[in-house]
Amino acid sequence: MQEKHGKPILYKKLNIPEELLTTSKDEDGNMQTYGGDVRIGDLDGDDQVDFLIFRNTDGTKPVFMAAFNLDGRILWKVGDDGLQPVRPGPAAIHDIDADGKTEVICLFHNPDIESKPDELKDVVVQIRSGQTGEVKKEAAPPELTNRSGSGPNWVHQRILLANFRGNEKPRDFVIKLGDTLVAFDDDLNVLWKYTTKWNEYGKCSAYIPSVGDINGDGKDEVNGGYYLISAEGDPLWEKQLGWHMDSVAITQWDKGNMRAICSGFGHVMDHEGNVILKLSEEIVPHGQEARVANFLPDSEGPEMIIRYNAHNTDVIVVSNKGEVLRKFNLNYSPNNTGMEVVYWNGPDKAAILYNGGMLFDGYGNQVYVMPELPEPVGPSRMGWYHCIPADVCGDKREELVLYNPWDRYIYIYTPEPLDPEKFSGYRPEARQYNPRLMD
Ligand SMILES: [Ca+2]
Ligand SMILES: [Ca+2]
Ligand SMILES: [Ca+2]
Ligand SMILES: [Ca+2]
Repeated sequence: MQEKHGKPILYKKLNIPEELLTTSKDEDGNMQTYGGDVRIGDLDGDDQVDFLIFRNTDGTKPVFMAAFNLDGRILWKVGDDGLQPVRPGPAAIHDIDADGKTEVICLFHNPDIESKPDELKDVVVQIRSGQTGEVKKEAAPPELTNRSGSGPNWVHQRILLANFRGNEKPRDFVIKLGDTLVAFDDDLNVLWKYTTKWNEYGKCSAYIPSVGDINGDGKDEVNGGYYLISAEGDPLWEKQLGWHMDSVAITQWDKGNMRAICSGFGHVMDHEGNVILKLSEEIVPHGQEARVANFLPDSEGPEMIIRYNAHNTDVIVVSNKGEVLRKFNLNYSPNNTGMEVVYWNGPDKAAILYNGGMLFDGYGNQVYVMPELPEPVGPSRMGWYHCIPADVCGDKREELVLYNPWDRYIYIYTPEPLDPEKFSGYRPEARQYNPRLMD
């Protein structure tokens, strides 16, 4: 039985406010005017979604940050200029001290200190007020400032909110800086750090790790594909499972058990390092992106959709018993990353998959093309529509918040029928404060 999927309506095409834009050449040599990297949350606490944009220096260090609301009204801005981040970067939106007000947790450039581009001597970690952008807390511990690196395993510096201390809500975070994870609490104390010995291209741990409570003790573990780290920073297991460990997750898999999803050669692991599933190098030569959800309403979920052949359109759908149920191709999109699980029909219905301005069901059908979404501008590799699913209007069904970091608009699509009366306010969830965006 296939679900009926509501037709997408362009709910809002939001102009990033003119004074927050900048213009520079992209890596293909074309001039672009753009906002930058985007995160969403409720910054001012009015139960409506707001937007954070930021730009960097040296590719990875934020120097400019600004916030605006759904009406395009600027809430605040700090810093100057900045260029397009090389990859989705180190800023997250969350009420990290659980006082009911939202903060921005970020790295930020300190211009008073001399540093080489690939060193973090000139970087601080900050907690800013979501309402005003003011710095509430700042620190520059050596675990951060002594880090340096280069290449693909260096540029994906993402802040992941986590619950390491067993609080009621996540009040900690972890950031991976090259080969090292550094965990912080909401006072910016370093809780622990962990360094992996595997840092070679194609044979390194996941560029962007994932957090989740795999053993049900109320504290989060960190899955990096080649390791699972306890809430206290100790390795629960370390194994170089397969090459191209590009995509990981901690989520329910077989019989409701929480597992570590590790895309390299298509692995699913338990918290003790036992292999629950290994698809093999033949089936998954380069596990670029893996997404787990109940995609097939007529098969006992969840399933995994895995982009198994690097930066290409080929995907397989794998049951939680390990059978390859389907094989199909997504549409081309620049870089061929950015597929995302969307609860388009509501939280209790089968999920569908976003990719490159389109929606696919788990059977491989192209369900919808987003109306009025132009071809992406920007460089051939990194100009594409990133997707953050979130329930920001209408009923409980998720909307798609789409942005191309090289463009000046944010698009919000909602499923038909849209009934604004059913909207009870936006409540930020992990799907927004820890968005996947790309692998
Ligand atoms: Ca708001
Ligand atoms: Ca707070
Ligand atoms: Ca745990
Ligand atoms: Ca909705």
